[in-house]
Parts: sequence; structure tokens; C-alpha cells
Amino acid sequence: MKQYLQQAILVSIIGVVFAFSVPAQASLVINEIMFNPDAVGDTYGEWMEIYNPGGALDLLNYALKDGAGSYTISSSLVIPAGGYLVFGRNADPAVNGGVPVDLAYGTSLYFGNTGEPLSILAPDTSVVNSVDYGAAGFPAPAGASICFTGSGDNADGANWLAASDLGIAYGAGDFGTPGAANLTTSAVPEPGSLLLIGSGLVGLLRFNRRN
Ligand SMILES: [Ca+2]
Ligand SMILES: [Ca+2]
Ligand SMILES: [Ca+2]
Repeated sequence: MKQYLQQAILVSIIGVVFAFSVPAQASLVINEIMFNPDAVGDTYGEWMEIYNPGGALDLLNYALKDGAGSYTISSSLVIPAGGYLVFGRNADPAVNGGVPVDLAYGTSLYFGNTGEPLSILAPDTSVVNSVDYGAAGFPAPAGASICFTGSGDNADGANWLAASDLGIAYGAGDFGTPGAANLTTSAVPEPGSLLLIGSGLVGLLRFNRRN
């Protein structure tokens, strides 16, 4: 009996040591992409937003990759637990359309307006997350970002919405929520409900005239 107990304790200790020696797999989400700004030129106003559903993580030596190039983060940059970071062409809100950019990647990346495979790579070059927004089903707005709804797989275009349909503008007037949670339903009334309100008002006016 004592021997079994000793074995059980040993197995538990090995289990605990193993659990602590295997690094937790980072889980980062490509959450929002502005590939075709309108308020400013694309060479100033493109950006992408990353969401961290896990614990705080230092992105030193992580890389962002597009279809042709890549950008490696060369200094400490912590994304908080449950937080967002925005990577953009240009960090100056006076010229980038008013985007709060946490880190500028300059000319290293370019987001094609008809689609581009974007990835986040871990320091060991393993792919943490990948989205090809040129795939079938992805929205392709101008002057608005595309936003992951937060449910299902973000590689599936059916789980993305155009920010122009959600009605929240930033900075110089393009649509999107850089650095903040995405909306998943529209902030503006549907055209149908506007029509309903309109016809209700007309009805009320007629009613008032008759009385
Ligand atoms: Ca572009
Ligand atoms: Ca544009
Ligand atoms: Ca957002």
C-alpha cells in the first residue's frame, strides 16, 4: 500500500514538472484588418488589429507576414491579457487617418485590396494565426475595415463583417474600431426599420391633419 502511494506521488510530481516545462501555446487572433482606407491613402492608412484571448504576452521576436514580406518585432511589446494591439503603416495619427497605431511596420507589409494572406509567426516561426482575406466569403469594403465577429474560425470569411455595416467611424471618418473590441451587430438602424419609423411618422401627420 505504501509503495502504491509513493508511486502515485511520484507520478503526480512528474506530471506537475512536465506541465510547467512545456511552454503554453500562444493564442493570438487577427481580429480586424483595414486594407483599403479611403480617408487617407493606403500607404498611410492600412492597419491590422490583434486580439489576445490568453494571458499577457511579450511579442518580442514575433513576426507579422503578408503575401510577400514580413516584419519582425525587435523590441519588447506586451499585449495584455484580453487586450488589443494595432500594427499600421504609419504611427502618426495626423497622417494615418487617425488610427492609434501601437507599432508601425512601415513598408515591410502591404495589404492588397483584393486579398492577401496575413499571419502572425511565433519566434520559432510556427504560425500562431493566419487569415487569407481574399478567400471566398470575406467582405471587401472601401473606407472600412473588416472585423472578425469573435465566434467560429477567423479563417472563414463567413465570420467577418464590414465595419461600414456596423456604423462606427474613427479619426478622419473611415469605419472601424482600431484598438477596441469589434461590434458584432450594427450600431445604426436597419433601412427597413427606418422605413417603418418614416411611415409611422407620415401616418401620424395624416392623423393629426384629419383631426
Ligand atoms: Ca491596400
Ligand atoms: Ca484606398
Ligand atoms: Ca477592433
